[in-house]
Amino acid sequence: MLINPWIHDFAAYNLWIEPVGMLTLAAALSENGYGVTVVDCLAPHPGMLRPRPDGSGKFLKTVIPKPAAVAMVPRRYGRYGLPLEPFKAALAAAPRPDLVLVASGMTYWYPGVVEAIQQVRAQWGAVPVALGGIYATLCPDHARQYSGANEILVGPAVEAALRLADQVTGSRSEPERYQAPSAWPPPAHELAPRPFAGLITSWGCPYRCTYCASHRLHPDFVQREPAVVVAEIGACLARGVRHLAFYDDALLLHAEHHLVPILREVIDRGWQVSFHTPNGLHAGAITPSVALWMRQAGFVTVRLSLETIDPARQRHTGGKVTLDQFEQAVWNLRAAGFRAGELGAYILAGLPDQPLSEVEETVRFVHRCGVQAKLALFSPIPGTPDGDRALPPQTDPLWHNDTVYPYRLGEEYVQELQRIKQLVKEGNERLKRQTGDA
Ligand code: B12
Ligand code: SF4
Repeated sequence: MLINPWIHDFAAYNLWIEPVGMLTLAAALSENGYGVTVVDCLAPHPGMLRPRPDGSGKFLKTVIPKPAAVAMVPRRYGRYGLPLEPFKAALAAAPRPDLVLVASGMTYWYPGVVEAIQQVRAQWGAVPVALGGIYATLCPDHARQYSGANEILVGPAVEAALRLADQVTGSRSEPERYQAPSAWPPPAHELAPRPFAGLITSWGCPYRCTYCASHRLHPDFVQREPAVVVAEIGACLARGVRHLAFYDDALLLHAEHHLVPILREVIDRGWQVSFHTPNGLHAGAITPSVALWMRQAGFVTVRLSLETIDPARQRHTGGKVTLDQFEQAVWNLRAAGFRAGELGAYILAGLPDQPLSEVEETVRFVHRCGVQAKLALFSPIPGTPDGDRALPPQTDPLWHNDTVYPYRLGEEYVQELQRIKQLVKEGNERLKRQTGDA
Protein backbone atom coordinates (compact mmCIF):
# COMPACT_ATOMS: atom_id res chain seq x y z
CA MET A 1 0.00 0.00 0.00
CA LEU A 2 1.19 3.49 -0.85
CA ILE A 3 -0.15 6.44 1.10
CA ASN A 4 0.03 10.11 0.18
CA PRO A 5 -0.72 11.78 3.52
CA TRP A 6 -2.54 15.00 4.33
CA ILE A 7 -1.08 18.46 4.44
CA HIS A 8 -1.12 19.85 7.98
CA ASP A 9 -0.59 23.60 7.69
CA PHE A 10 -2.12 27.04 8.15
CA ALA A 11 -2.89 27.31 4.45
CA ALA A 12 -2.67 25.03 1.43
CA TYR A 13 -3.63 25.57 -2.14
CA ASN A 14 -3.67 22.81 -4.71
CA LEU A 15 -1.39 24.26 -7.36
CA TRP A 16 -1.37 21.04 -9.36
CA ILE A 17 -0.05 18.86 -6.54
CA GLU A 18 0.39 15.23 -7.41
CA PRO A 19 2.58 12.69 -5.59
CA VAL A 20 4.64 11.91 -8.69
CA GLY A 21 7.55 10.47 -6.72
CA MET A 22 5.28 7.99 -4.97
CA LEU A 23 3.57 7.12 -8.27
CA THR A 24 6.96 6.42 -9.86
CA LEU A 25 7.51 3.94 -7.09
CA ALA A 26 4.04 2.48 -7.64
CA ALA A 27 4.88 1.94 -11.32
CA ALA A 28 8.18 0.22 -10.45
CA LEU A 29 6.43 -2.07 -7.94
CA SER A 30 3.73 -2.95 -10.47
CA GLU A 31 6.35 -3.64 -13.14
CA ASN A 32 7.78 -6.22 -10.75
CA GLY A 33 4.50 -7.96 -10.20
CA TYR A 34 3.44 -6.37 -6.91
CA GLY A 35 -0.22 -5.57 -6.37
CA VAL A 36 -0.43 -1.92 -5.35
CA THR A 37 -3.17 -0.05 -3.49
CA VAL A 38 -2.94 3.75 -3.37
CA VAL A 39 -4.59 5.85 -0.66
CA ASP A 40 -4.32 9.46 -1.68
CA CYS A 41 -5.35 12.08 0.89
CA LEU A 42 -4.87 14.88 -1.65
CA ALA A 43 -6.93 13.41 -4.48
CA PRO A 44 -9.97 15.44 -5.58
CA HIS A 45 -12.56 14.94 -2.84
CA PRO A 46 -16.07 16.14 -2.08
CA GLY A 47 -15.82 19.38 -0.13
CA MET A 48 -12.93 20.79 -2.17
CA LEU A 49 -13.72 24.44 -2.60
CA ARG A 50 -14.25 25.95 -6.03
CA PRO A 51 -12.13 23.44 -7.95
CA ARG A 52 -11.19 24.88 -11.33
CA PRO A 53 -11.49 22.92 -14.56
CA ASP A 54 -7.70 22.50 -14.55
CA GLY A 55 -7.94 20.74 -11.16
CA SER A 56 -6.29 23.46 -9.08
CA GLY A 57 -8.28 24.80 -6.14
CA LYS A 58 -8.64 24.79 -2.38
CA PHE A 59 -8.43 21.59 -0.40
CA LEU A 60 -11.04 20.93 2.24
CA LYS A 61 -9.69 22.22 5.59
CA THR A 62 -10.52 20.46 8.83
CA VAL A 63 -9.45 22.69 11.69
CA ILE A 64 -7.32 20.84 14.25
CA PRO A 65 -5.32 22.02 17.29
CA LYS A 66 -2.11 23.89 16.54
CA PRO A 67 1.12 22.10 17.49
CA ALA A 68 2.71 23.81 20.52
CA ALA A 69 5.82 24.84 18.54
CA VAL A 70 3.77 27.16 16.33
CA ALA A 71 1.14 28.22 18.85
CA MET A 72 2.15 31.89 18.46
CA VAL A 73 0.95 32.06 14.83
CA PRO A 74 -2.45 33.79 14.96
CA ARG A 75 -4.06 31.59 12.30
CA ARG A 76 -6.15 28.46 12.34
CA TYR A 77 -4.24 25.25 11.74
CA GLY A 78 -5.78 22.46 9.71
CA ARG A 79 -5.67 19.08 8.11
CA TYR A 80 -6.08 19.62 4.35
CA GLY A 81 -7.51 16.98 2.04
CA LEU A 82 -9.62 13.92 2.54
CA PRO A 83 -11.61 13.95 5.83
CA LEU A 84 -10.46 11.44 8.44
CA GLU A 85 -13.47 9.10 8.23
CA PRO A 86 -13.18 8.25 4.50
CA PHE A 87 -9.46 7.73 5.04
CA LYS A 88 -10.11 5.25 7.84
CA ALA A 89 -12.77 3.59 5.69
CA ALA A 90 -10.28 3.23 2.81
CA LEU A 91 -7.83 1.46 5.12
CA ALA A 92 -10.55 -0.75 6.57
CA ALA A 93 -11.74 -1.74 3.07
CA ALA A 94 -8.27 -2.79 1.92
CA PRO A 95 -6.73 -6.21 2.59
CA ARG A 96 -3.92 -6.14 5.13
CA PRO A 97 -0.83 -5.02 3.13
CA ASP A 98 2.57 -6.70 3.37
CA LEU A 99 4.22 -3.30 3.41
CA VAL A 100 3.00 0.28 3.72
CA LEU A 101 5.03 2.95 1.92
CA VAL A 102 4.22 6.46 3.06
CA ALA A 103 5.22 9.48 0.99
CA SER A 104 6.09 12.91 2.35
CA GLY A 105 6.12 16.43 0.91
CA MET A 106 7.27 19.65 2.58
CA THR A 107 9.31 19.05 5.74
CA TYR A 108 6.85 21.08 7.83
CA TRP A 109 3.94 18.89 6.73
CA TYR A 110 5.33 16.04 8.86
CA PRO A 111 2.37 16.05 11.32
CA GLY A 112 0.21 14.75 8.44
CA VAL A 113 2.72 11.91 7.94
CA VAL A 114 2.67 11.09 11.65
CA GLU A 115 -1.13 11.04 11.73
CA ALA A 116 -1.35 8.79 8.66
CA ILE A 117 1.11 6.32 10.21
CA GLN A 118 -0.85 6.37 13.48
CA GLN A 119 -3.98 5.44 11.54
CA VAL A 120 -2.14 2.61 9.80
CA ARG A 121 -1.01 1.32 13.20
CA ALA A 122 -4.56 1.60 14.55
CA GLN A 123 -5.77 -0.50 11.63
CA TRP A 124 -3.01 -3.11 11.32
CA GLY A 125 -0.75 -2.87 14.37
CA ALA A 126 2.81 -3.92 13.61
CA VAL A 127 2.61 -3.94 9.79
CA PRO A 128 5.99 -2.80 8.30
CA VAL A 129 5.88 0.90 7.41
CA ALA A 130 8.53 2.73 5.39
CA LEU A 131 8.61 6.47 4.87
CA GLY A 132 10.16 8.19 1.84
CA GLY A 133 9.96 11.48 -0.06
CA ILE A 134 11.05 15.04 0.64
CA TYR A 135 10.63 15.27 4.45
CA ALA A 136 12.21 11.83 4.89
CA THR A 137 15.18 12.87 2.72
CA LEU A 138 15.74 16.34 4.19
CA CYS A 139 15.13 15.47 7.86
CA PRO A 140 15.90 11.74 8.20
CA ASP A 141 16.89 11.92 11.88
CA HIS A 142 13.73 13.76 12.81
CA ALA A 143 11.69 11.28 10.79
CA ARG A 144 13.40 8.32 12.53
CA GLN A 145 12.54 9.80 15.90
CA TYR A 146 8.99 11.04 15.36
CA SER A 147 7.31 9.53 12.30
CA GLY A 148 6.52 6.09 13.72
CA ALA A 149 7.81 4.38 10.55
CA ASN A 150 10.04 1.30 10.81
CA GLU A 151 12.29 2.44 7.96
CA ILE A 152 13.24 5.82 6.55
CA LEU A 153 14.13 5.67 2.87
CA VAL A 154 16.30 8.59 1.90
CA GLY A 155 16.54 9.96 -1.65
CA PRO A 156 14.85 8.59 -4.75
CA ALA A 157 14.69 5.19 -3.02
CA VAL A 158 13.08 3.36 -5.95
CA GLU A 159 15.67 0.61 -5.71
CA ALA A 160 15.59 0.59 -1.87
CA ALA A 161 11.80 0.34 -1.76
CA LEU A 162 11.85 -2.65 -4.13
CA ARG A 163 14.48 -4.39 -1.99
CA LEU A 164 12.35 -3.79 1.07
CA ALA A 165 9.25 -5.16 -0.66
CA ASP A 166 11.25 -8.26 -1.66
CA GLN A 167 12.52 -8.64 1.90
CA VAL A 168 9.11 -8.51 3.58
CA THR A 169 7.33 -10.68 0.99
CA GLY A 170 10.10 -13.10 0.06
CA SER A 171 9.52 -12.29 -3.63
CA ARG A 172 12.38 -11.61 -6.01
CA SER A 173 12.20 -8.56 -8.23
CA GLU A 174 14.99 -6.69 -9.99
CA PRO A 175 15.86 -3.70 -7.78
CA GLU A 176 19.29 -3.24 -9.39
CA ARG A 177 17.56 -2.31 -12.65
CA TYR A 178 16.38 0.94 -11.05
CA GLN A 179 19.68 2.45 -9.97
CA ALA A 180 19.73 5.14 -12.67
CA PRO A 181 16.82 7.60 -12.93
CA SER A 182 16.72 6.96 -16.67
CA ALA A 183 15.51 3.42 -15.86
CA TRP A 184 12.55 4.57 -13.74
CA PRO A 185 9.13 4.02 -15.32
CA PRO A 186 6.84 7.01 -15.78
CA PRO A 187 4.64 7.69 -12.74
CA ALA A 188 1.47 5.57 -12.59
CA HIS A 189 -0.75 8.68 -12.80
CA GLU A 190 -3.81 6.49 -13.28
CA LEU A 191 -3.55 5.16 -9.70
CA ALA A 192 -4.21 8.64 -8.25
CA PRO A 193 -6.42 10.24 -10.90
CA ARG A 194 -6.75 14.01 -11.12
CA PRO A 195 -7.87 16.43 -13.85
CA PHE A 196 -4.17 17.26 -14.29
CA ALA A 197 -0.83 15.50 -14.14
CA GLY A 198 2.59 16.51 -12.85
CA LEU A 199 5.27 16.04 -15.46
CA ILE A 200 8.96 15.52 -14.70
CA THR A 201 11.26 15.73 -17.67
CA SER A 202 14.43 15.96 -15.58
CA TRP A 203 15.70 15.40 -12.06
CA GLY A 204 17.95 17.75 -10.15
CA CYS A 205 19.51 21.06 -11.10
CA PRO A 206 23.09 22.04 -11.97
CA TYR A 207 22.83 25.30 -9.98
CA ARG A 208 23.46 25.50 -6.22
CA CYS A 209 21.31 28.36 -4.95
CA THR A 210 21.97 29.04 -1.29
CA TYR A 211 18.31 28.66 -0.23
CA CYS A 212 17.45 25.56 -2.26
CA ALA A 213 17.53 21.85 -1.41
CA SER A 214 17.33 20.51 -4.96
CA HIS A 215 20.85 19.00 -4.76
CA ARG A 216 19.99 17.19 -1.52
CA LEU A 217 17.00 15.54 -3.17
CA HIS A 218 18.55 14.77 -6.53
CA PRO A 219 22.36 15.30 -6.51
CA ASP A 220 22.80 14.73 -10.26
CA PHE A 221 21.11 16.57 -13.08
CA VAL A 222 19.52 13.98 -15.39
CA GLN A 223 17.19 14.69 -18.32
CA ARG A 224 14.78 12.04 -19.59
CA GLU A 225 14.69 11.14 -23.26
CA PRO A 226 12.29 13.49 -25.10
CA ALA A 227 10.53 10.48 -26.69
CA VAL A 228 9.77 9.01 -23.26
CA VAL A 229 8.26 12.29 -22.08
CA VAL A 230 6.20 12.56 -25.27
CA ALA A 231 4.85 9.06 -24.66
CA GLU A 232 3.86 10.04 -21.10
CA ILE A 233 2.04 13.14 -22.38
CA GLY A 234 0.24 10.96 -24.93
CA ALA A 235 -0.84 8.52 -22.23
CA CYS A 236 -2.20 11.39 -20.10
CA LEU A 237 -4.17 12.69 -23.08
CA ALA A 238 -5.53 9.20 -23.75
CA ARG A 239 -6.96 9.27 -20.20
CA GLY A 240 -8.56 12.65 -20.92
CA VAL A 241 -6.01 14.65 -18.92
CA ARG A 242 -4.89 17.75 -20.79
CA HIS A 243 -3.60 19.99 -17.99
CA LEU A 244 0.04 19.20 -17.39
CA ALA A 245 2.22 20.87 -14.77
CA PHE A 246 6.00 20.68 -15.13
CA TYR A 247 7.78 19.91 -11.85
CA ASP A 248 11.32 20.24 -13.20
CA ASP A 249 13.84 22.36 -11.36
CA ALA A 250 15.65 23.21 -14.60
CA LEU A 251 13.12 22.59 -17.37
CA LEU A 252 14.77 24.82 -19.95
CA LEU A 253 18.33 23.62 -19.69
CA HIS A 254 19.71 22.55 -23.08
CA ALA A 255 16.23 23.42 -24.41
CA GLU A 256 17.21 22.88 -28.04
CA HIS A 257 17.91 19.20 -27.32
CA HIS A 258 15.34 18.62 -24.61
CA LEU A 259 12.19 20.72 -24.25
CA VAL A 260 12.04 21.94 -27.85
CA PRO A 261 11.93 18.41 -29.36
CA ILE A 262 9.19 17.54 -26.85
CA LEU A 263 7.14 20.61 -27.77
CA ARG A 264 7.72 20.08 -31.47
CA GLU A 265 6.15 16.61 -31.17
CA VAL A 266 3.19 18.00 -29.21
CA ILE A 267 2.59 20.56 -31.96
CA ASP A 268 3.16 18.13 -34.86
CA ARG A 269 0.70 15.65 -33.37
CA GLY A 270 -1.91 18.40 -32.97
CA TRP A 271 -2.27 17.66 -29.25
CA GLN A 272 -4.46 20.16 -27.41
CA VAL A 273 -2.76 20.52 -24.03
CA SER A 274 -2.39 23.24 -21.43
CA PHE A 275 1.04 23.36 -19.83
CA HIS A 276 1.62 25.01 -16.46
CA THR A 277 4.92 25.84 -14.80
CA PRO A 278 4.10 26.32 -11.12
CA ASN A 279 7.82 25.95 -10.42
CA GLY A 280 9.83 28.92 -11.70
CA LEU A 281 11.65 28.90 -15.05
CA HIS A 282 15.18 30.12 -15.77
CA ALA A 283 14.71 33.45 -17.54
CA GLY A 284 18.12 33.27 -19.22
CA ALA A 285 16.99 30.26 -21.26
CA ILE A 286 13.90 31.93 -22.71
CA THR A 287 15.18 32.90 -26.13
CA PRO A 288 12.78 34.26 -28.78
CA SER A 289 12.50 30.81 -30.33
CA VAL A 290 11.95 28.98 -27.00
CA ALA A 291 9.22 31.53 -26.16
CA LEU A 292 7.52 30.83 -29.49
CA TRP A 293 7.66 27.06 -29.00
CA MET A 294 6.14 27.51 -25.54
CA ARG A 295 3.31 29.65 -26.89
CA GLN A 296 2.51 27.33 -29.77
CA ALA A 297 2.61 24.17 -27.68
CA GLY A 298 0.07 25.46 -25.16
CA PHE A 299 1.87 26.99 -22.15
CA VAL A 300 -0.79 28.92 -20.24
CA THR A 301 0.78 29.47 -16.82
CA VAL A 302 4.33 30.78 -16.99
CA ARG A 303 6.28 31.57 -13.82
CA LEU A 304 9.76 33.06 -13.98
CA SER A 305 12.22 32.83 -11.11
CA LEU A 306 13.46 36.32 -10.32
CA GLU A 307 13.60 36.26 -6.49
CA THR A 308 15.26 39.71 -6.14
CA ILE A 309 16.42 42.70 -8.16
CA ASP A 310 19.50 43.20 -6.01
CA PRO A 311 22.43 42.21 -8.29
CA ALA A 312 24.72 41.39 -5.35
CA ARG A 313 22.16 39.05 -3.81
CA GLN A 314 21.48 37.50 -7.22
CA ARG A 315 25.19 36.69 -7.49
CA HIS A 316 25.71 35.54 -3.90
CA THR A 317 22.71 33.26 -3.87
CA GLY A 318 23.72 31.34 -6.98
CA GLY A 319 23.66 33.54 -10.08
CA LYS A 320 20.71 31.83 -11.76
CA VAL A 321 19.29 35.06 -13.18
CA THR A 322 20.17 38.69 -13.90
CA LEU A 323 17.85 41.64 -14.42
CA ASP A 324 18.80 41.85 -18.08
CA GLN A 325 17.93 38.20 -18.58
CA PHE A 326 14.62 38.68 -16.83
CA GLU A 327 13.66 41.73 -18.91
CA GLN A 328 14.73 39.99 -22.11
CA ALA A 329 12.69 36.90 -21.22
CA VAL A 330 9.58 39.00 -20.58
CA TRP A 331 10.13 40.79 -23.87
CA ASN A 332 10.50 37.48 -25.73
CA LEU A 333 7.41 35.98 -24.09
CA ARG A 334 5.30 39.06 -24.85
CA ALA A 335 6.55 39.08 -28.43
CA ALA A 336 5.53 35.41 -28.68
CA GLY A 337 1.97 36.37 -27.71
CA PHE A 338 1.76 35.82 -23.92
CA ARG A 339 -0.44 38.31 -22.10
CA ALA A 340 0.42 39.94 -18.77
CA GLY A 341 -2.03 37.78 -16.82
CA GLU A 342 -0.26 34.66 -18.03
CA LEU A 343 3.19 35.70 -16.81
CA GLY A 344 4.22 35.67 -13.16
CA ALA A 345 7.53 36.19 -11.40
CA TYR A 346 8.53 34.62 -8.10
CA ILE A 347 9.92 37.09 -5.58
CA LEU A 348 11.57 35.78 -2.43
CA ALA A 349 11.06 37.53 0.90
CA GLY A 350 12.74 36.77 4.21
CA LEU A 351 16.18 35.56 3.12
CA PRO A 352 18.78 36.08 5.87
CA ASP A 353 19.70 39.81 6.04
CA GLN A 354 17.30 40.72 3.25
CA PRO A 355 15.55 44.02 3.97
CA LEU A 356 11.88 44.25 3.08
CA SER A 357 12.63 47.45 1.15
CA GLU A 358 14.44 45.21 -1.38
CA VAL A 359 11.36 43.02 -1.66
CA GLU A 360 9.16 46.06 -2.21
CA GLU A 361 11.45 47.39 -4.94
CA THR A 362 11.40 43.99 -6.62
CA VAL A 363 7.60 43.91 -6.55
CA ARG A 364 7.43 47.38 -8.13
CA PHE A 365 9.96 46.40 -10.78
CA VAL A 366 8.05 43.24 -11.70
CA HIS A 367 4.81 45.20 -12.03
CA ARG A 368 6.56 47.80 -14.20
CA CYS A 369 7.58 44.90 -16.49
CA GLY A 370 3.88 44.07 -16.87
CA VAL A 371 4.24 40.80 -14.97
CA GLN A 372 2.23 39.41 -12.03
CA ALA A 373 4.25 39.39 -8.81
CA LYS A 374 4.16 36.09 -6.90
CA LEU A 375 5.52 36.53 -3.42
CA ALA A 376 7.25 33.44 -2.05
CA LEU A 377 8.25 33.54 1.58
CA PHE A 378 11.57 31.99 2.51
CA SER A 379 11.42 28.43 3.83
CA PRO A 380 14.64 27.69 5.76
CA ILE A 381 15.68 24.20 4.71
CA PRO A 382 18.34 22.33 6.71
CA GLY A 383 21.47 21.43 4.78
CA THR A 384 21.30 24.59 2.66
CA PRO A 385 23.56 27.57 3.43
CA ASP A 386 20.65 29.97 4.01
CA GLY A 387 18.56 27.46 5.95
CA ASP A 388 21.48 26.69 8.27
CA ARG A 389 22.13 30.41 8.77
CA ALA A 390 18.52 31.12 9.60
CA LEU A 391 17.76 28.33 12.06
CA PRO A 392 19.87 26.40 14.58
CA PRO A 393 20.32 22.67 13.85
CA GLN A 394 17.63 20.40 15.29
CA THR A 395 14.97 23.12 15.09
CA ASP A 396 11.49 21.61 14.79
CA PRO A 397 10.73 21.35 11.02
CA LEU A 398 7.47 23.19 11.73
CA TRP A 399 9.71 26.27 11.67
CA HIS A 400 10.61 25.60 8.02
CA ASN A 401 7.10 26.68 7.13
CA ASP A 402 7.10 29.80 4.96
CA THR A 403 3.97 30.98 6.79
CA VAL A 404 5.53 30.50 10.22
CA TYR A 405 9.04 31.76 9.62
CA PRO A 406 8.20 35.52 9.42
CA TYR A 407 6.83 35.37 12.99
CA ARG A 408 10.36 34.60 14.14
CA LEU A 409 11.39 37.97 12.74
CA GLY A 410 8.96 39.93 14.92
CA GLU A 411 5.58 41.64 14.83
CA GLU A 412 6.89 44.71 12.98
CA TYR A 413 8.25 42.49 10.22
CA VAL A 414 4.95 40.64 9.89
CA GLN A 415 3.04 43.93 9.56
CA GLU A 416 5.42 45.35 7.00
CA LEU A 417 5.14 42.09 5.05
CA GLN A 418 1.38 42.46 5.13
CA ARG A 419 1.70 45.91 3.53
CA ILE A 420 3.87 44.44 0.75
CA LYS A 421 1.35 41.63 0.19
CA GLN A 422 -1.30 44.31 -0.29
CA LEU A 423 0.96 46.10 -2.79
CA VAL A 424 1.35 42.80 -4.68
CA LYS A 425 -2.39 42.26 -4.74
CA GLU A 426 -3.24 45.77 -5.95
CA GLY A 427 -0.53 45.76 -8.62
CA ASN A 428 -1.58 42.34 -9.91
CA GLU A 429 -5.23 43.40 -10.11
CA ARG A 430 -4.29 46.62 -11.89
CA LEU A 431 -2.31 44.64 -14.46
CA LYS A 432 -5.17 42.24 -15.05
CA ARG A 433 -7.58 45.14 -15.61
CA GLN A 434 -5.18 46.85 -18.00
CA THR A 435 -4.78 43.75 -20.10
CA GLY A 436 -8.38 42.61 -19.93
CA ASP A 437 -7.44 39.39 -18.14
CA ALA A 438 -9.55 40.08 -15.07
C1 B12 B 1 6.95 21.00 -7.83
C2 B12 B 1 7.33 21.70 -6.56
C3 B12 B 1 6.41 22.58 -6.02
C4 B12 B 1 5.04 22.78 -6.61
C5 B12 B 1 4.07 21.66 -6.23
C6 B12 B 1 4.34 21.10 -4.85
C7 B12 B 1 4.18 19.59 -4.66
N1 B12 B 1 4.36 18.76 -5.64
O1 B12 B 1 3.94 19.21 -3.55
C8 B12 B 1 4.67 24.18 -6.08
C9 B12 B 1 5.10 25.18 -7.10
C10 B12 B 1 3.22 24.40 -5.71
C11 B12 B 1 5.62 24.30 -4.88
C12 B12 B 1 5.43 25.22 -3.90
C13 B12 B 1 6.30 25.42 -2.85
N2 B12 B 1 7.48 24.79 -2.68
CO1 B12 B 1 8.09 23.37 -3.79
N3 B12 B 1 8.95 22.12 -4.88
C14 B12 B 1 8.56 21.48 -5.93
C15 B12 B 1 9.71 20.59 -6.44
C16 B12 B 1 10.38 21.30 -7.61
C17 B12 B 1 9.35 19.20 -6.89
C18 B12 B 1 8.62 18.36 -5.86
C19 B12 B 1 8.16 17.11 -6.46
O2 B12 B 1 6.99 16.78 -6.39
N4 B12 B 1 9.09 16.39 -7.12
C20 B12 B 1 8.80 15.27 -7.89
C21 B12 B 1 9.22 13.93 -7.32
C22 B12 B 1 9.51 12.93 -8.41
O3 B12 B 1 10.37 14.02 -6.64
P1 B12 B 1 10.38 13.77 -5.09
O4 B12 B 1 9.12 14.17 -4.48
O5 B12 B 1 11.68 14.31 -4.60
O6 B12 B 1 10.41 12.19 -5.03
C23 B12 B 1 11.55 11.43 -5.20
C24 B12 B 1 11.99 10.81 -3.90
O7 B12 B 1 11.81 11.65 -2.80
C25 B12 B 1 11.18 9.56 -3.84
N5 B12 B 1 9.91 9.54 -3.20
C26 B12 B 1 8.88 10.38 -3.31
N6 B12 B 1 7.83 9.93 -2.64
C27 B12 B 1 8.22 8.77 -2.07
C28 B12 B 1 7.53 7.89 -1.26
C29 B12 B 1 8.18 6.76 -0.80
C30 B12 B 1 7.47 5.82 0.07
C31 B12 B 1 9.52 6.51 -1.15
C32 B12 B 1 10.20 5.33 -0.66
C33 B12 B 1 10.19 7.40 -1.99
C34 B12 B 1 9.54 8.51 -2.42
O8 B12 B 1 10.90 9.23 -5.15
C35 B12 B 1 11.11 10.29 -6.05
C36 B12 B 1 12.04 9.84 -7.11
O9 B12 B 1 13.23 10.53 -7.15
C37 B12 B 1 10.65 20.55 -5.19
C38 B12 B 1 12.13 20.50 -5.50
C39 B12 B 1 12.57 19.13 -5.93
N7 B12 B 1 13.53 19.10 -6.77
O10 B12 B 1 12.04 18.13 -5.50
C40 B12 B 1 10.29 21.85 -4.47
C41 B12 B 1 10.32 21.89 -2.95
C42 B12 B 1 9.68 20.66 -2.42
N8 B12 B 1 9.51 23.05 -2.63
C43 B12 B 1 9.97 23.74 -1.65
C44 B12 B 1 9.42 24.97 -1.24
C45 B12 B 1 10.27 25.83 -0.30
C46 B12 B 1 8.19 25.40 -1.69
C47 B12 B 1 7.44 26.65 -1.22
C48 B12 B 1 7.43 26.85 0.28
C49 B12 B 1 8.02 27.85 -1.94
C50 B12 B 1 7.59 29.17 -1.38
N9 B12 B 1 8.46 29.77 -0.59
O11 B12 B 1 6.52 29.59 -1.65
C51 B12 B 1 6.02 26.42 -1.78
C52 B12 B 1 5.11 25.86 -0.70
C53 B12 B 1 3.83 25.32 -1.22
C54 B12 B 1 2.81 25.04 -0.19
N10 B12 B 1 2.93 25.43 1.05
O12 B12 B 1 1.86 24.45 -0.55
C55 B12 B 1 11.21 23.11 -1.06
C56 B12 B 1 10.98 22.27 0.18
C57 B12 B 1 10.70 23.06 1.41
C58 B12 B 1 10.55 22.21 2.61
N11 B12 B 1 10.75 22.84 3.73
O13 B12 B 1 10.28 21.04 2.55
C59 B12 B 1 11.70 22.27 -2.28
C60 B12 B 1 12.54 21.06 -1.91
C61 B12 B 1 12.49 23.23 -3.20
C62 B12 B 1 13.59 23.98 -2.49
N12 B12 B 1 13.49 25.27 -2.37
O14 B12 B 1 14.55 23.41 -2.06
N13 B12 B 1 6.62 23.42 -4.96
S1 SF4 C 1 18.14 27.22 -10.05
FE1 SF4 C 1 16.24 26.77 -8.92
S2 SF4 C 1 16.22 24.57 -8.59
FE2 SF4 C 1 18.29 25.14 -9.24
S3 SF4 C 1 19.41 25.38 -7.34
FE3 SF4 C 1 18.64 27.40 -7.91
S4 SF4 C 1 16.64 27.58 -6.90
FE4 SF4 C 1 17.23 25.42 -6.84
